[in-house]
Amino acid sequence: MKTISKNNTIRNIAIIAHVDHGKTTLVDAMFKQTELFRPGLEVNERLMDTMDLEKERGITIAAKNCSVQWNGVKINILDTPGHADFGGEVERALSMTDGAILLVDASEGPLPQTRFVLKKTLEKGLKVIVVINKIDRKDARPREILDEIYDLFIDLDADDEQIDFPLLYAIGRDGIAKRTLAEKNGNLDILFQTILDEIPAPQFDKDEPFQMLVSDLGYSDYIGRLAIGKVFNGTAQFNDTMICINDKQEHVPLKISKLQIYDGITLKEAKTAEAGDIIVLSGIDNVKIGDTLCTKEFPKPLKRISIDEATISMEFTINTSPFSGKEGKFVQSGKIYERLSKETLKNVAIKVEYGENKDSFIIKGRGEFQIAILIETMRREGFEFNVGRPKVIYKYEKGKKQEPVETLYVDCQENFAGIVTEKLSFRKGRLTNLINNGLGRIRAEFSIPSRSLIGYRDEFLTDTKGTGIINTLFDRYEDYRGDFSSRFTGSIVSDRQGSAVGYALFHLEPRGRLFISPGELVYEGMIIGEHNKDLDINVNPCKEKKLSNMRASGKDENITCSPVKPMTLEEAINYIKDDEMVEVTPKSIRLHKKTLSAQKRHLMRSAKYQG
Ligand SMILES: Nc1nc2c(ncn2[C@@H]2O[C@H](COP(=O)(O)OP(=O)(O)OP(=O)(O)O)[C@@H](O)[C@H]2O)c(=O)[nH]1
Ligand SMILES: [Mg+2]
Repeated sequence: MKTISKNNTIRNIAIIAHVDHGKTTLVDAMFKQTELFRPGLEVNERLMDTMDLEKERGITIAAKNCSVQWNGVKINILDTPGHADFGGEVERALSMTDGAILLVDASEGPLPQTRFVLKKTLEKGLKVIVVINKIDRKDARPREILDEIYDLFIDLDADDEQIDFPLLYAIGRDGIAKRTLAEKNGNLDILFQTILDEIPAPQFDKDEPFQMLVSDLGYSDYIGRLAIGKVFNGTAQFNDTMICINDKQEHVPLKISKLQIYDGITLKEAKTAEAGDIIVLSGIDNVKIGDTLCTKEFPKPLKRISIDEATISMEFTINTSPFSGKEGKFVQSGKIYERLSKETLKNVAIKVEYGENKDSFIIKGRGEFQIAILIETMRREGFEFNVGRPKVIYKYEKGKKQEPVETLYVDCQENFAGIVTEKLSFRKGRLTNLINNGLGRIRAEFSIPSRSLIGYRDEFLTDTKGTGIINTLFDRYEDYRGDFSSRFTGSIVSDRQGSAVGYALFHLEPRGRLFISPGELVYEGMIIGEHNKDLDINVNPCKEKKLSNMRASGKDENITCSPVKPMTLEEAINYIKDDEMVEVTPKSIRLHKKTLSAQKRHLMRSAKYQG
């Protein structure tokens, strides 16, 4: 028999929204206004964005937990990322919570990721508090936005109770929340009170023994692997009778060495785990996200976390350039595989498989940005490797090729609509909706294959002179829409190893756009520029000017090479073609042909034409 009880001293909530709608900033403000905060204590901006890459880019990449105390209740808060590529993080976070705060920017309104995260929350049957945020913006239009939010709830088939959501208006940055726009209010009390009143306290069955779902994994240099999750039932007595039920339904015995709970942004050691709380256990090595930790006597698995499938894959190989091992610490395939496998433990949306040989691995994920972040993290850790062009993952149904298709939302000035539509239809996009509000900007929706979007973002920004906004949302798999050519230019490829010379580069400039400057080291097969024509050319960038004793025309050639803007990692992986790779090291990003030898490439091409 079930005896449902509630733990009224705890609330678990996730903060969800589209990218940049102010989640992490709101968490800062919540910290400053709770019992844990000591006046005079400095709170950094976006406190929860602790990773270096998060700080540099001003975005949240991984979901993170923290807790605040308000009126004697502990509120566990999960700050989630708003970027679509990190959607897997949101799904994990929701598995620990009993409700969510949906932030919507008062000017931008609900955007694609708002839809994605709300859909996930409603599907789980979680309670949602809607907060229209940034009402201080000059272009705020909270009333219209509210209508758009209602439309979104209806569109997502929310039930009556869900549509009757509690609504607040906020200026997260100033720590202000209120029930009506007119209200004069100076703090977040109303938000805390609404959380306590509206988000159900975690429920548990009094008669069930300890059960915890592993929703996240962490790592500490001192105590090793950490398993993070919500206690669904029971309070734990940590002894060696605990087990972990894995994806194969095996019962693996464990010994827990430490139990911690969230206390602000830090962890605090605790003696017992209360039902409903989010806890962190250590001393467990072989545990995966989705596993259940429970007692040996009552082994009952909880429902595993289901995650949307990966749509993009990328090949990682060992660094094959002659400069391999010069700039990084880890270059061996074993080390690279070990690191990639470690990532899959923490990040459920990422998968790793062996590629065509033991030095090649296929990484599957939600989007190329997600994989680019992994590459950037690894190069900072000292890894060196090659990565190939991102590819979409095809499926076959009854022998027919199926491809992932996305909804693309475009917002741009009216006068750029022509070029944008033309380029997208060339890339097999179909216009499905167009709104022209007569104010000079249009909003358009396209249904477009995911592969068409790889590398498109930069082109779009150029076409709209940096003023356009695009957002995408995975839609479904559909019949393959046919081929199109992605790049109409070839590569300028170095035919030898050496140091690039200004004289040679200067004379190559008319052939296309160069990526390197005088003095840079090059090797055979390295791509040093983009050729104007649709074919590759092999050149000698190390060629010196022939010295002669005679001055031919009385004056020397005055050589000034055009400045070169180095490619960022994302630009590089979006730029390369299928037979090209990006060499990534802690210090450099170089492009090269997959086959470095010009002669071998020539033979391969001849063989292709002959047969
Ligand atoms: N005008 C205004 N700007 C705000 C407010 N709250 C946050 N911002 C700004 O919005 C930007 C994004 O804030 P974040 O808190 O990083 O947004 P986020 O939702 O956590 O972003 P992701 O985690 O990357 O999805 C920052 O530049 C903030 O300063 C607000 O209340 N008003
Ligand atoms: Mg954030």
